[in-house]
Amino acid sequence: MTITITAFERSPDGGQGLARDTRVRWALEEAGQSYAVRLVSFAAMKEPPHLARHPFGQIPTYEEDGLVLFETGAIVFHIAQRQIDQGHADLLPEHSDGRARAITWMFAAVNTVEPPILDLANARFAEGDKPWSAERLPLVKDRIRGRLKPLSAYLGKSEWLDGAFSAGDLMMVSVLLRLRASGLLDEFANLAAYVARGEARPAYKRAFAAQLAINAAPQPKG
Ligand code: GTB
Repeated sequence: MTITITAFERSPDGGQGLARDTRVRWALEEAGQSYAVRLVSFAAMKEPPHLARHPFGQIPTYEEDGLVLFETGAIVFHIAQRQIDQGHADLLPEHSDGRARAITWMFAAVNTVEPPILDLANARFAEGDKPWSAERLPLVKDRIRGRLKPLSAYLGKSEWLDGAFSAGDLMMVSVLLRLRASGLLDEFANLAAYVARGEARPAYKRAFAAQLAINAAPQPKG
């Protein structure tokens, strides 16, 4: 059985690992699961073959036999669940309460922490030329701080959010990574260290290197 994911043919970040295929690659690496990658251009993402995989014309997607999934939270959850079905509990705890808490952190990452971080990216890039952009930016940053402060307090001196590393941490670290360039992460030393711990995991390093190899390769001529 082959797992195939989709990724940008050429990511706008040039391989910094910020596009969302990195978190899916990371989960697959943590699970010790090999996978193939179908690279798609921005134009191809909006064409019927890709829209059949992803109704919103985005990456990443996940294919496994007849199953086609989109949304990174759902994909990472599926990878983790599949691992449990195969007798391994590396990404989600076996015990049902611990598993429910890890899933809660996955949702918190994409539903509570990621939205204001995406708003910052929009404020900078999509709205950066608007006359009101500079005035709005401090508000956007404060909304992020409003999420980072309680997250930092919750994490405290712990290594991971709920005992052992889980898919909850994988999603949370993936979301927080996007803040590095803003300097906001450095305002919370334990969160900066938490992200660095995630990046130091061998599975993350393999995932990062795989997407970098695609994005740093010389662009085909013509
Ligand atoms: N909620 C969805 C999920 O979690 O899977 C969001 C998927 C998504 O936003 N995909 C983006 C996409 O396909 C790529 S990751 N965008 C193209 C489109 O919508 O037409 C977002 C992203 C893109 C680029 C950078 N970067 O260059 O730094 C970072 C993140």
